[in-house]
Amino acid sequence: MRSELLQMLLDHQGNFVSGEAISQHLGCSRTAVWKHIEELRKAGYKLEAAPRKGYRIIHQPNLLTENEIKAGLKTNYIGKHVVYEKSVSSTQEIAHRLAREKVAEGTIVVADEQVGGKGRLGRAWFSPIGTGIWMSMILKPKIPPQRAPQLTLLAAVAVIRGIHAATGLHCDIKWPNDILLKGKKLVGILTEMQADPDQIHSVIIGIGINVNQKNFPDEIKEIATSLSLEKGEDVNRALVMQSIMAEFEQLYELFLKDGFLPIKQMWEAHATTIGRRITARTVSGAIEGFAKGITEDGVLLLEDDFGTIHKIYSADIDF
Ligand code: BT5
Repeated sequence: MRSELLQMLLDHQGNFVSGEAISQHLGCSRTAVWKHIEELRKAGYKLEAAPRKGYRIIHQPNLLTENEIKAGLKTNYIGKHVVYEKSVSSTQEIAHRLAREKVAEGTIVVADEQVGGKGRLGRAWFSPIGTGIWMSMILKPKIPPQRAPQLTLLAAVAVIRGIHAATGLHCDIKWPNDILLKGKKLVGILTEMQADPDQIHSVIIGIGINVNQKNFPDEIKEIATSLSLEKGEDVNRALVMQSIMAEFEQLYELFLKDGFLPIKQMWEAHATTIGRRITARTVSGAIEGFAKGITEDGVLLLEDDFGTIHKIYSADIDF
């Protein structure tokens, strides 16, 4: 109910909404409305209450709790169930547990801080409190397990489009899972799954987005950036998240209906990796060559100087 109240106040963009209108809309008493208003105040909202006029929002804190995410969310199932935690080790771990407990498809786990945020191959993902979007999405696609990596690419397209819709900023994709803003890493995506050899139980897509950081630790300060560093002002995290979820749901529906091809084309339009000379550092060594494109499965095709085409399933890319 609190997210509906919030949505109503936000929809009025700083104008007053009468207590009567709110109580009718929510189907609760005026006293209950007042209690919800007090709860919003405790959460950091500045609300003005005026006799005969009602209530209006003066200041919205940059929160990512269930209320903020649901108020204004335009999806059918992605993000309809939100599990918010203030501080966790990794949202991936919680999502894995929930997936085993058979929660609904589209459930999102989001945290204000991760103290054990994970990248690929056991690397750490820096996730300081209150600054970024650290989220994991639970999907249950009826596709063979070998197609799961396509969802990483789909997520990258959804994030790029969502960020553009919410902020106007244009980002690029670096195969397979990085999103760059002016050449620096803005977003990391980690796809994991629970599956038998021939059947997926769930795919967990972890997305980490630097939103309002003003600085980074020494190890990554040369390679990382945030939305606010680029915009020169703080960015509302809930709006970015809602926008990404809406894009994701549309693309995911398209993917389930028409397959990977339309997603692949969108991905290619945003990819900086393709058509360039790159070095792919894989677990079995580095290969230099020309990035020709990706296959239907999202595998990178790299042509070395002898004309041999290598299929790269997982690697770090240097330009
Ligand atoms: C990734 O791994 O880029 C995937 C990151 C996924 C993070 C999300 S957050 C929500 C969910 N819960 C989790 O625990 N994880 C997911 P990889 O390609 O391996 O990149 C890791 C490397 O990126 C590190 O070794 C650093 O060099 C760099 N890095 C770490 N934190 C960063 C940050 N906040 N911004 C930019 N670069 C970062």
